Amino acid sequence: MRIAEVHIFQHDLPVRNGPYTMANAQVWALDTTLVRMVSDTGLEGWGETCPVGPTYAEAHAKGARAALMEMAPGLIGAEVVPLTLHRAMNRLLNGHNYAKAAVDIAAFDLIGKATGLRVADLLGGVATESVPSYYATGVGEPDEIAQIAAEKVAEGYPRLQIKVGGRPVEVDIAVIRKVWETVGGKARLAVDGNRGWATRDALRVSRECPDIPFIMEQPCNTIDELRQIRAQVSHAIYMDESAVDLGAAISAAGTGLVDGFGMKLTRIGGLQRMAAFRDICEARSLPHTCDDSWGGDIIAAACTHIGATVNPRLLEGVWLAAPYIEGNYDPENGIGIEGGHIALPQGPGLGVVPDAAQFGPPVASF
Ligand code: 0XW
Ligand code: MG
Repeated sequence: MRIAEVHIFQHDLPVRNGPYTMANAQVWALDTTLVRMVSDTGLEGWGETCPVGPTYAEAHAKGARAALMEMAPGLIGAEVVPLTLHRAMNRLLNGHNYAKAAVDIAAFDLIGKATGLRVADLLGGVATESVPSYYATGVGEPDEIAQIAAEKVAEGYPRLQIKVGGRPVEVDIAVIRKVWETVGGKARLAVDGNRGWATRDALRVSRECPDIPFIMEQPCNTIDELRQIRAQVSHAIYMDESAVDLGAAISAAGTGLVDGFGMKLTRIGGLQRMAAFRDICEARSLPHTCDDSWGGDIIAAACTHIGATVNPRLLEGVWLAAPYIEGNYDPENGIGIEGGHIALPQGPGLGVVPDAAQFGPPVASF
């Protein structure tokens, strides 16, 4: 099966009850990019990539489309085989994993549809049909965040991620303490600084909250800063934004720099790379999430499929933007979170079929 056509679409995803606030980003609406890949057999597969604004990572929406337009002409006629496609994309463009991920996801969707298999089966096999999610708050005040935490635990979320950073660290400490007093040990807790703390702040938080069992996700901006605080904090450290590719994740895992990861599917380059990352983490008993930074049903389905294959003792959850998005691309089998868990789609491939009329005409076709 070979690639016959590639169509690139742009679509706006307004943030429900926006803005969504993190230490280094405040977003009201996201600009997502979809790829429709048509094969010479007439089947089609969908991919998606949606940076959460231009300051969260070294990625932005227009960059995704420019990178896809750069690669697409060279992909026509290529075999729909993920590893071969990654090598072809690397011959066409250096870096830009987050754009390559959309092609990778579309390829898995196509192969699943052609074989009648679900993407999770193509990725190694399903460990669970009910994939745990986690709820990520925005940066907020103690009472507001504690109330959200209580609601989400009552809904059934097994894990919460509390956003901090970008303001005086005293407020962050007050939020962490209030959340702990409110939900106690009823859910696992992650505190995500999104690169926003100085090492001074991370040290202080760990010192002043020794009784609260949270993991610190990407507290500081760089790998050097994470290394600096590593031996001095009593809390486990997870890497998110600094794990920019499989190589960076291997170094962090292999040198014991971190205790786990918040991993983004598009940042690492898609499902093929994510499966390798999953296996590396299992070899070192490192827990991790399977998320993306934002996106609709296509990204949500892809994250759920890889999440379903992770050894359940190491899966920290699959985060979806769904609670912040109105509606679905797939009117029948759209992905959602019920009781803090996501049902693995049943259909072949990703198991979601978008209503392409929502996206308007493609911005580019090859
Ligand atoms: C909570 N997330 C998975 C969604 C936002 O894009 C940020 C991200 C994270 O963990 O940093
Ligand atoms: Mg994070």
